[in-house]
Amino acid sequence: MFASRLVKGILILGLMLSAGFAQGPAKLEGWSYHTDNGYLSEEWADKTGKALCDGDRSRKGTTIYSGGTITIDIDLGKPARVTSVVAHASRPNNNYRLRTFTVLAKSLGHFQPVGSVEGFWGPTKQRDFALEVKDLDVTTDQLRLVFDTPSILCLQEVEIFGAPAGSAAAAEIRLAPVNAAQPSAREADVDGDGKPEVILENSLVRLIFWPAAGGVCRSFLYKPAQAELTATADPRYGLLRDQLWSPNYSFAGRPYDYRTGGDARSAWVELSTSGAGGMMSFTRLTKRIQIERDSPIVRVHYRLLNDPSSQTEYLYGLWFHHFSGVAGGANRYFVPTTEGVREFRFDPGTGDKGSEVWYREPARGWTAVVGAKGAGLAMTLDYKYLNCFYHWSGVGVPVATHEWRFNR
Ligand SMILES: [Ca+2]
Ligand SMILES: [Ca+2]
Repeated sequence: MFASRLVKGILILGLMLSAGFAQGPAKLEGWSYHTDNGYLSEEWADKTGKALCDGDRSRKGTTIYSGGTITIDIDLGKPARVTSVVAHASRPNNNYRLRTFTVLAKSLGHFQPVGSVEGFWGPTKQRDFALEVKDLDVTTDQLRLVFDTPSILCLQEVEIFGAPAGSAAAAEIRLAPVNAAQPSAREADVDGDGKPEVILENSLVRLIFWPAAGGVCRSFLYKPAQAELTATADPRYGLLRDQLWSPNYSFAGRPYDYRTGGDARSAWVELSTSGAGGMMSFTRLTKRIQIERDSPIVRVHYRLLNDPSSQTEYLYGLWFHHFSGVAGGANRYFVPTTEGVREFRFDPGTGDKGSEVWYREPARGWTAVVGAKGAGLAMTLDYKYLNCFYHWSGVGVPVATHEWRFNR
């Protein structure tokens, strides 16, 4: 049997989205770091705690770490879009060996590898190395540098390049709402990057999808309250980001095909893509989003297809990922559990650094969020498939995630 599943969900109600970075990459300053690794000896210790970020790349300020794999955690102090990391290392002789230098970034509460380069292993004449992990595009406030070495490592300096992230540098969506009774689905380049977005709009709601970037809905305007119901500092996120928890996979980096349609009472957009690599190449995800005349209800139908040409039976665990809520104030999130309706709050404006919570015993197929001024979003979903709910919030995000997973 080939696994194929038709699932559906309904979004009821619905918005401000900002993303993008106006500034070019530059060397990031003002960060701090720490390590749990020891030093070769007192002589080679990091006496100031700033040896890796004091601007001195000479051997004079060398720190020699010991202990095998060396891990250095970097706190950027505030979110930044990181584009490259350079570690200035040296090998006084060929006994100093380094298999790889890997950069991890904390994203949504977890460290994920974002890039890696080879070090030095066999004999070399070269003694000084600028190990550059480049072409990164990750927004984070914390990095982890992992040096895979059998014993010791000589480091002089670390340089991090990127641009500060934040609403001040955000690209704005300049698109006036259309006050037509007739629902519509249309294309426009709302962020000026030359690639079309798709706009679904009626008299009450307006949703904007980015087919070129994972088919994510990065703007959901609820017109009666002039409320934007999603917000992120990272253009890869928003509402209706498509992921799998089993296997762990995201479609957010994939380009989506799309088509639009409708009639006198409705309008829809259908976005679809295939994954990349292995079984994912045979996996086709399609979501159809439909609105009706004079209704704030948005219906979303998902279809996940294992193409028969894969010749393989496969189990999928769908993962629905959203950043929901109204930016610029407190948001309250509600989840029905077997122990009653639970509430999760996030208010970054009051210094709330965020938290996370799992709800592993959901009792009904709905969940909701409401912002400080009363506008919000309620979502219903197929309870029979529901496995769990999850929220995450943290430094640098304006609203929390609003996630759920389906059983495999
Ligand atoms: Ca230095
Ligand atoms: Ca565009």
